Amino acid sequence: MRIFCLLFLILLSCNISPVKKEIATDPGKSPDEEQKLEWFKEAKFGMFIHWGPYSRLAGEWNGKQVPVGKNAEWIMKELKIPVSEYRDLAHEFNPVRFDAHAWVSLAKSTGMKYIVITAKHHDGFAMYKSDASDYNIVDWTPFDNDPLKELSRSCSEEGIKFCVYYSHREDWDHPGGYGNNWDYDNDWGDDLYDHDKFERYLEEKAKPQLRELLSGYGPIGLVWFDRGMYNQEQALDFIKLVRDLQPSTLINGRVGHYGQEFLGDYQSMSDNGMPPGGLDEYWETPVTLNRTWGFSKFDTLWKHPETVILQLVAAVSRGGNYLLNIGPEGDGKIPDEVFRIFKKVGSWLESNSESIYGTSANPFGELPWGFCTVKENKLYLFVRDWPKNKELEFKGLQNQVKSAYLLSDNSKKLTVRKVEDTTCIALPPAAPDSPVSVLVLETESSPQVAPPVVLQENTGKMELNYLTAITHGGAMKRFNRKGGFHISKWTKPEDKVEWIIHADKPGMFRVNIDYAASQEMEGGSFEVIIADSHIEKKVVCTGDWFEYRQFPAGYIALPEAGEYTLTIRPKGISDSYLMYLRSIILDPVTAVKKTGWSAN
Ligand code: FHN
Repeated sequence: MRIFCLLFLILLSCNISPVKKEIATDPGKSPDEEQKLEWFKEAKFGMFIHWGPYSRLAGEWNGKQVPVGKNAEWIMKELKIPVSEYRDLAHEFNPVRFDAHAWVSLAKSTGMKYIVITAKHHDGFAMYKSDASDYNIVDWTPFDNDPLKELSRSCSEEGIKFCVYYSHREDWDHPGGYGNNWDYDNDWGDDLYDHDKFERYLEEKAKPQLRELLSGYGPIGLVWFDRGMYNQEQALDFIKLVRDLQPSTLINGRVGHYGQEFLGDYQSMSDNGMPPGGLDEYWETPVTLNRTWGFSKFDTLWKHPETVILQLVAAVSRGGNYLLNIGPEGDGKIPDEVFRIFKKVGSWLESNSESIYGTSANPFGELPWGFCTVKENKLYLFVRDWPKNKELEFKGLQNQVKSAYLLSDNSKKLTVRKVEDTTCIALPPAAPDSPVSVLVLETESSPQVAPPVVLQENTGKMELNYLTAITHGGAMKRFNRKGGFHISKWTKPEDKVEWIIHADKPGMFRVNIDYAASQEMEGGSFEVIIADSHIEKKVVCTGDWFEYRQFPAGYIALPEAGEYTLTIRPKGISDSYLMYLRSIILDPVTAVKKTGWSAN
């Protein structure tokens, strides 16, 4: 107890300066790179199309079905269809009902601004005329058209960005491609694969085909790579290829090795993935409209249009794009359900477009009643749960509100009052729209929002994670391909991360740091600073970059109730990132043992 009191007295005698509240800017991208991303950030909503010979099979081959929960476009692999037989099936692919103009019009009327179509999926079949392999829709089937040519033309007529999906590592048809373990024994991991065979596949098929796409189909908005690469060097070759041929084309985050940090121009979430809050780099989530990507006659579990609208709003509010998939049938028909769902989505978007396109992410923390976006001097509040007391409340807005109204009817002004840090808006009794109604709040200048403050739980514990972190310098809030979110890309002391915390139960706290670190990070050092406490530690390898572990780092004292800033930063300069930091946990300490403090 004596140590505790002594520490307390020392800390009380120190002058604790008020925390400096500043919101971090993103220093990660050069102006050129930011410029390239502009159309994508403006677009918010895209149409994904999974279409190929598998669409004809519709989830069934020789009386066998693709197992429930598995993807219909994987039928070749799921049912181990021999290459020769799948090639025969592909001969019969004849999508006579394909209508490029109708597909593009559907995307446009639904509010989608870009289309990403599978130019080649894992089955290895090219959905365009390829000189690199005659296993393509023009040379291999009775269909005498190049659908990608037609789509790219229609897209340019309609002002929609034309983009291609290309499976660069996985190819079940080519003897060197990854993934075929029934004809070729080709699904070995990073160290065991046949390097020469794979190189041959890359040089004679994947790279030439990508060159064809980037030279014969006009401007390509983005190339959507999938399922990663064996190593970052191979991925960098693909990046260079795209950059050389079309420098403005964006590259998605799945181009590189899945076990290492993202390459590419923006982060790709996992399939149907949604981050709980914003990240420091732009991102996109690919989403299925039912459960599979390619058409399956067995998959009737369609999303409600309301679900689609809410997911779109959630993605945009958290600073990302929503790429919604359709799986046309083998003859080129788009399933009726798609039209039904898209009609409702398109009509909601038409009335609320201003609150979606060209906006930036919610500057507040998560809002219990819905979502928020920002554009210039306007905040768009998406009210999903209409308050029973007809008053909407949120904290943190620093500006005065000039006017507030429903986006659907700007003639009726809503009354706004401010109670200290809380803004309260009087609402009409019933929600005007479904599943979410949009309010507009106009401020005098661009909305200023106080940075998030972490509060203590009832037990006195505080968890500091990426959602409330304020990043500086090169430190970035990122997505980990294995499903987690962490802070990365920090190498020097300026790349620091801060949290503002409010302690109403002051005292001593044990600091636990939750991170992942690969071998090259071992031994890097970092410091944690808060009030007059200072901890220095060395990074310990946790096994791999996605294997998080919690390490006790020491103790800190928060001598009195109030606001503090906790900072963590690299101690020196290093070539590798410091660590992948998931969270810092402050556990209140209630007793002292001879050996040290013990936590609750
Ligand atoms: O294996 C593919 C799958 O078939 C589909 O193309 C999705 C779309 O994101 N990507 C892969 C799985 O993540």
